[in-house]
Amino acid sequence: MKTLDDFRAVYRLPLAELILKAAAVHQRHRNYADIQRCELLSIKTGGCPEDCKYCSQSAHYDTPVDRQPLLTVEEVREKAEAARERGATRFCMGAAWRQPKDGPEFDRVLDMVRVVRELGMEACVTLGMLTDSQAERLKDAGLTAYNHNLDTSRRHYPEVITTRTYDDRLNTLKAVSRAGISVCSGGILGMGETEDDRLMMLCELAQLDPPPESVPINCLMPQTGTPLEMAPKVDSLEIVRLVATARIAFPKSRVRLSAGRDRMSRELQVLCFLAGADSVFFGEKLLTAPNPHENADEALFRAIGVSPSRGEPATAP
Ligand code: SAM
Ligand code: DTB
Ligand code: SF4
Repeated sequence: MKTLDDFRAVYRLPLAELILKAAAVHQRHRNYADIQRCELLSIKTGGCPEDCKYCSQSAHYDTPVDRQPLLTVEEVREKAEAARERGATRFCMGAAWRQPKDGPEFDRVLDMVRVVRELGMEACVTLGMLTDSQAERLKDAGLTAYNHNLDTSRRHYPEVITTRTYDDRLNTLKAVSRAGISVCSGGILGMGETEDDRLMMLCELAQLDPPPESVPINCLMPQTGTPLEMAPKVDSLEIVRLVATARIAFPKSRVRLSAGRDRMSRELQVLCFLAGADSVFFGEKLLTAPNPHENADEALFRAIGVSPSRGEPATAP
């Protein structure tokens, strides 16, 4: 699948056919019993110079989020250990930066990556734009993946963010790949985009070489004080269709059902797993916004018969 027409043709299949097709791809390339748990931690919160209209951490909007300077390595170690206890296999750290500045703070982030790797988890960070040398240093520290979302289509992008361009975004993804780090890149549904915008975003991701190792599909979590605070909820079956299309386009990637699960029913999430989602953010908090309670997620995974923490079929409940 490379062209927009390819994506439209798949996305518009009758729903049952689309899901069955995605499920067949999933069964061939992935493992239904393996739903990855990732935990998120905001290592530097708020006061971001970018103007992303969805974000509670942008300094351009008056939001209830408190600013917090870069955490210490010890604080991160504690959170990462707790995440590992809960069965997380990937620990993702986010900083509200336009781009990291070389110096003591970047060095501290490198130490955070080392700590997470020492704990035996995959380490992912999302720090904004990167230079080649920063990407190389992250790689040397053992970083597994770098998250940097395209967020939406090229044409819709300026409606959402004006302080950096789509090409800035793509250039960072290229620097990440050049350094030999896996790319984690996806987007957000529910920011006033059209069906074609969503498909164009997947189509852009499909042009990357190599394709992203993981594709997060976020649903907008409307944040008080941001321009998108009143945006309507995304239609459930449109989420399922996009997840299925992503699975078919990226047979070997993790498709991560990301932000917005707190407003999804169990049944909708199960449909997304059936359609090829094989990763979630676990734990009660994303970066600043809430996520389903871990007990509810445990119960959901038990009910569907997978033990995501170990990537094996669950023993009898
Ligand atoms: N500052 C870095 C950057 O933007 O690349 C990293 C942190 S940023 C919060 C990471 C991603 O979270 C964004 O690209 C966006 O896709 C997602 N995100 C942020 N706020 C969101 C919201 N309110 N709802 C859904 N997804 C959101
Ligand atoms: C991604 O695609 N989603 C995560 C992660 N990558 C960094 C972030 C979701 C953020 C949700 C809003 C918040 O917590 O502030
Ligand atoms: Fe800053 Fe990232 Fe939020 Fe944009 S999404 S305002 S870059 S923290």
